[in-house]
Amino acid sequence: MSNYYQPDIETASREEIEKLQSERLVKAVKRVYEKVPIYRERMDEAGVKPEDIKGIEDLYKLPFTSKQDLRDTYPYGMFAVPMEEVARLHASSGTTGKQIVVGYTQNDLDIWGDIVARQLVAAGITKKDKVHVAYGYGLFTGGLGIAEGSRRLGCTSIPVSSGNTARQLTIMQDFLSDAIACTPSYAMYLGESAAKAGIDTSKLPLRAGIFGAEPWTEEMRKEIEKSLNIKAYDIYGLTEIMGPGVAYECSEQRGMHVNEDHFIIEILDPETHKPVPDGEKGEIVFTCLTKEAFPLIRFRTKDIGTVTHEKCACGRTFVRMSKPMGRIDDMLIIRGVNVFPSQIETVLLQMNLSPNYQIIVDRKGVLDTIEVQVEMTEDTFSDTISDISRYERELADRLKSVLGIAAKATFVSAGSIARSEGKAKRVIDRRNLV
Ligand code: DLL
Repeated sequence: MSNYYQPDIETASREEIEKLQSERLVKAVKRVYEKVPIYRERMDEAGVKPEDIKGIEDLYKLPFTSKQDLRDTYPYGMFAVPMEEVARLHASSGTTGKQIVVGYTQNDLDIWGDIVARQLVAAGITKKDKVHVAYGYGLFTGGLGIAEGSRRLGCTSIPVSSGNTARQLTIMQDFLSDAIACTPSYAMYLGESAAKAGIDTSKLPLRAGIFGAEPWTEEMRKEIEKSLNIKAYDIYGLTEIMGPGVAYECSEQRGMHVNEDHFIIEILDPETHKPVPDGEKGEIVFTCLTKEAFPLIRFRTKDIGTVTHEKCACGRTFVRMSKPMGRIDDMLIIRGVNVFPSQIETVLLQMNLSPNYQIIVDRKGVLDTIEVQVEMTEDTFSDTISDISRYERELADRLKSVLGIAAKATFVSAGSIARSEGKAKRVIDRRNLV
């Protein structure tokens, strides 16, 4: 059986994909110009008319959109269809500020289902399987997004939603879940909880996991794969563009294929806004090609990542994006130095330390301080205080050389950092800067 859900488009030639993108972009720009006042104003200001957009080569002429635009037009100012055509709303609050609201027509929901189904099939899931959905159901796109994909594929979804870990484990055993979808931090917690409860995960039918909605490392992937005895796949997306499924990982596990028939990805230098070459880091910007209710053009995600056009051994021809490597707005400025949580995560990964960590930023007098608390793991540490302080010194040295500023490193006991049922909170900033 083929491991593609829609093989014609998933393995189309670059020329075919780009031709389709060009045709769809021309139509999408014309529609937003006619239907959404903010686009007409912005394009008029920039002196660009819909006729100037003849294909993807003209994309750069179009103005950007940002989360601020969504807030300024809250709640429905950027919708491109009358409310009677809107079948569903979702919302996201993000880390700062007022929530934003997005809408979907029936057709948008079908397309969303298709792109999530591509992920499910890439993860080896078939109609015969039962997908345990432990992402939150509700305004968050995770739960209902995966459910939409399961419905399109025709497999069985188990809409458990998030929380109540003991119940999750019971359902997983009793209902015989074949795959699970949740945040990677929650998957780690489920693995730990299963071990504590004496559940032998190798005896369960569970074999695949679909994890996203927050950054996670290869180290976490290994832990999850081991503790739940599955293969773990990364899925990327954001509320503004669709929800889960904007990009999906295949069995190669080397980057996520962007669903380019529905979205154009650009990687831009955050300052010059010019595209950077393959493999170079920049801000990820998306343009929706087929969205009816809520079409965003050149939306600046603030996620930092790279793309590659290199051929993938899976046969899919969509470009692959890297895991997001941090966010422009997650950047901490500590004593004037830019620090990304992902840099700290990389150090922990290289030193084979636990991926359960927390970054605490504080201000003592006028001086900012940063402390990285990381859990001890049974295999890495002995109990002697001298060993622990040696490891702490080693970690502090590495952090200093990578970050360029001194950071305190503290090992804390296993299991002491709060686990989350949704997205993990890695940074605690006690400086009250806003
Ligand atoms: O998190 C949608 C989603 C749900 C994706 C379930 C995957 C699975 P938001 O709440 O709007 O939407 O958050 C979007 O989360 O801009 C990234 O910063 C981050 N993010 C999403 N997926 C990944 C991932 C959903 N695979 C924001 N790796 C995005 C790293 C991710 N970060």
